[in-house]
Amino acid sequence: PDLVAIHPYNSLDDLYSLYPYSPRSIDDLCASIVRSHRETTQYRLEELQALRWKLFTREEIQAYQSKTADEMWQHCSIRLTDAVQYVVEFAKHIPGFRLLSQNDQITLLKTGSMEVVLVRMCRFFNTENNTVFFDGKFAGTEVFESLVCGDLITALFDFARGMCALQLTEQQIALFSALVLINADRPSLEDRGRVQRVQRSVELGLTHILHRENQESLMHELHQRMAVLHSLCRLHMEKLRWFTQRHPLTAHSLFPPLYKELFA
Ligand code: MHQ
Repeated sequence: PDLVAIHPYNSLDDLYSLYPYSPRSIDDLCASIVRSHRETTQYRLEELQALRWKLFTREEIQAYQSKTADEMWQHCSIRLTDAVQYVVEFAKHIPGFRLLSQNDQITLLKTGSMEVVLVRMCRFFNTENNTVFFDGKFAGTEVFESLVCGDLITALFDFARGMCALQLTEQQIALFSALVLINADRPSLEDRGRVQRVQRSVELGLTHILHRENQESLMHELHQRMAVLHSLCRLHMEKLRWFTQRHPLTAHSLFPPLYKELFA
């Protein structure tokens, strides 16, 4: 597809002309982010809704539980990497992202892509029975037993449940995801000022849609979740390090290259 045609912002000047921004351009900014989100979420909400009572059978659950830690870690790392790849696509279409230096783009993706995957997890979560969409069906925490990191799994499920409770719209999820990614406070950015300006434009966008829907109070809520996301990703890294020490072979030969690059 022709990126320039999809993308209304071709230069930083275009983007910065948002200051002082006209409602029209802030709407365009939001529309671009929402479109990018929609095109990279793998499943539409209606599709997930239709699948929400497809649960694993007892036999299928037992099959997951009798996998070795190696096998299950490898399996999940592949699923997670797949999800990360969609987030990378999402990022590329956030107005301003592609105008950052390659190094800064990579820094933001390294620190933020997993966080966005976890934000997205709430779309794939059924609060009625505490299950998450995984491998084509909905899975409870017991499905992940053989990973032997119950505390991480519980924390991820708790976070998803909490995000669901906010009842965000797709638009709000899209703008929040962009804000999680475009974070000028990430360590070792080359051009923090530039990231900051893109961040401000996304912040404006989010504020704008929250204001329009009379939900400004959500902003505070969302800022708190960003801190939780941070600690969840730290926990994921810790578990990964622990796993890598015990199973160096799996970690080195069986994890997807992108997973290793991002997290190892
Ligand atoms: C995404 C789609 C998606 C894909 C994969 C520590 C470790 C190795 C694994 C889903 C954690 C286990 C993940 C696969 C488990 C909690 C992981 C494994 C939204 C998120 C979602 C649904 C992931 C959610 C978390 C899952 C189930 O767009």
